[in-house]
Amino acid sequence: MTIRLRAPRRLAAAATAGALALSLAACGGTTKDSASGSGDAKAGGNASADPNAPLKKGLKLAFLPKQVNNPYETIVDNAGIAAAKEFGGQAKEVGPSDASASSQVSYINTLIQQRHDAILIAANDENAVCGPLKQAMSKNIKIVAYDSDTNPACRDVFINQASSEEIGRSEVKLLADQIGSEGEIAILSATANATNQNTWIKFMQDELKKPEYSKMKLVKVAYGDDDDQKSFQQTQGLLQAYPNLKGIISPTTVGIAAAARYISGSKYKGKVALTGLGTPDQMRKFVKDGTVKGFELWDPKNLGYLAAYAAAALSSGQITGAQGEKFKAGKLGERSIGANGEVILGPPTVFDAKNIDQYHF
Ligand code: RAM
Repeated sequence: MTIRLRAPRRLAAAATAGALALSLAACGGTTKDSASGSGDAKAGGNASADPNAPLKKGLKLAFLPKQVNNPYETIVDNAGIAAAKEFGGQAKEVGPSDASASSQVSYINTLIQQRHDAILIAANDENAVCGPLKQAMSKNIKIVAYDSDTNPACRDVFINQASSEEIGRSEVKLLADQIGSEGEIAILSATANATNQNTWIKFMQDELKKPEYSKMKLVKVAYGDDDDQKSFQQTQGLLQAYPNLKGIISPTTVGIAAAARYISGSKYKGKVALTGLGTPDQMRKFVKDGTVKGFELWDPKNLGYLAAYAAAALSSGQITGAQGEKFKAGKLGERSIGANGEVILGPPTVFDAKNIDQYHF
């Protein structure tokens, strides 16, 4: 069944946004453009793309998520594995059970030995995986980062679930609406190294500088490491340490579900607002019991699907990862590669009591 996301609540981007976006992109490392392509910068790469090249049959793809026991990553990867079947390839998921910075390195080395055509990685750390990924690229294994980027020099493309800027700014806006733009707030993140969470948090901090949020004060960024128990305990700790806390943003599906569980069984229910990024299936009961008013996400199945098609397009020579190249992503239609080798899935959807029953993932 295809889930159609309803029109998102688009949030106005500020004029200062572009400057921050540029500076955030710049700190990632190598910048790609259509003139240089990406293949020429990578050992073993081929700089010319043939948009009409047919997708190769029998491609071997491997998904390497942040951690295998994260329900969100499972949805993404299973959708990618199903997509590979659609184009006559095969895919599998392998990965660590914790999201620490170097936990993916040994998996990359094994995948290189197994001679996969492409490795798709949700990076736990933008640099820790770089050496082995470059090694893979030198053997003509294509690298697709998805969900959480690597340093751009260490992958061919990054499939981003939505604009990082829109995610970060919209999280602040969502919480502000729930607390009347006033009071102490905290962020409950995943791991301290996670590229995606850290990028979103930078945009949150920038958004908070706007005059309309002058009465909101970010008092702490806590890390639950995408571990359910640790995220639960960190929520408890935040609420004890900051008795005036009015709201928490948790931009991780693991974090927001654990925080909601803690708050729903505590005296803070209905008093401390919680928003962030969560799956409707994990959050439904907390929306229904009034713990959570609204949160957001994109369709994780589409993220895995798009990543698989991008890997196939790279491995078939349709694209090299250069800005402006286009490829066909099955039911998602034609997609193009933007600045810095980034392909954006689409805007996030806000879920609340009115629409949550329409979504099942
Ligand atoms: C968690 C992970 C993942 C992130 C989602 C929103 O599952 O941290 O990287 O994209 O949340």
